[in-house]
Amino acid sequence: MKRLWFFPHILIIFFLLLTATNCKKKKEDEEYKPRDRKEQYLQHEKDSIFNFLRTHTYIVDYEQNIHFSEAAPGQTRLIDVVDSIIVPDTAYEGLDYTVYYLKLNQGSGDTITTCDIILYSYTLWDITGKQYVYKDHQHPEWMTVYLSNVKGVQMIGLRPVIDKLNTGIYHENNDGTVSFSDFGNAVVFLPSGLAQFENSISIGNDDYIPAYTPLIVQLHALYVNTDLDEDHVPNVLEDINGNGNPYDDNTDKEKEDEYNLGNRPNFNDPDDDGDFLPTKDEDPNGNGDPTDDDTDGDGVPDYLDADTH
Ligand SMILES: [Ca+2]
Ligand SMILES: [Ca+2]
Ligand SMILES: [Ca+2]
Ligand SMILES: [Ca+2]
Repeated sequence: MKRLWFFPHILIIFFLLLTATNCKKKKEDEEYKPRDRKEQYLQHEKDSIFNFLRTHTYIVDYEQNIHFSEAAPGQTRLIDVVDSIIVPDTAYEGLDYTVYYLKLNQGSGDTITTCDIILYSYTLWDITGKQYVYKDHQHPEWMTVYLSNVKGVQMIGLRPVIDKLNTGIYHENNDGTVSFSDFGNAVVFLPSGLAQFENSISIGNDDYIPAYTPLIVQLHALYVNTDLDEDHVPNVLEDINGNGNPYDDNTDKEKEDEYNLGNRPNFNDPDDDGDFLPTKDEDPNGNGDPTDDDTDGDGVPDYLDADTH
């Protein structure tokens, strides 16, 4: 009898535990569901970015770093000097962001395209003006402009601004260090939808920049690698379809698959047509430019033409 009394209670307890677990899981799922992108920008971030620009002024120090402070009456406010561009959201059709940016210097070095890889230093703030990261010229980092990764986070809102800059002039100093002068220098005010959005950004020492906060990014464009695979064809010309994305052009994909070589997009492939003659050597006229050699006259340069080598 005792067992019969006990048995249903075990079932009830089991059922309650199962329900509790399900409720907890459901709550966790709800907690981790990213916010609505349009609502986040229009109701929470658009005004906070505009207010920062409206209430703050700036100075630029001798190392070309910007410093923000609240604007006193009569002082130049950021909103009076910034430019803006419209950048569409990548995930939410019909959502357009206004990206404000301040170009502090054009730069007098090489032009930069979205297909290039740049050496850059940077500073990161949130939209309250709290500074989180500062990388000086002695600790620069590399990024492919198309991906615009900073601190492991794709900040695609930076892409169209970097695309407008030139690099600096490179100097080797007597003490073995290098320095850069007259580099491209811009500050970008980024909605989180064009940066980290629902992810926080780890900055080391258990500190992080929170999710769902607009960012301010200052970027010094120091140096550019315009021919990643050193095949004498500039990165921008390896973007065959001309859409600004160097990753979706791979002329010899079929050959790479056939020989199990792994897929390499043209900008990172020293043999673009897979005919086993390096692109830089498909240069019969010997002028150092493989793009102007078309031996069989079919309109396809030899380095992209597996029939000609
Ligand atoms: Ca190349
Ligand atoms: Ca390839
Ligand atoms: Ca190539
Ligand atoms: Ca060829």
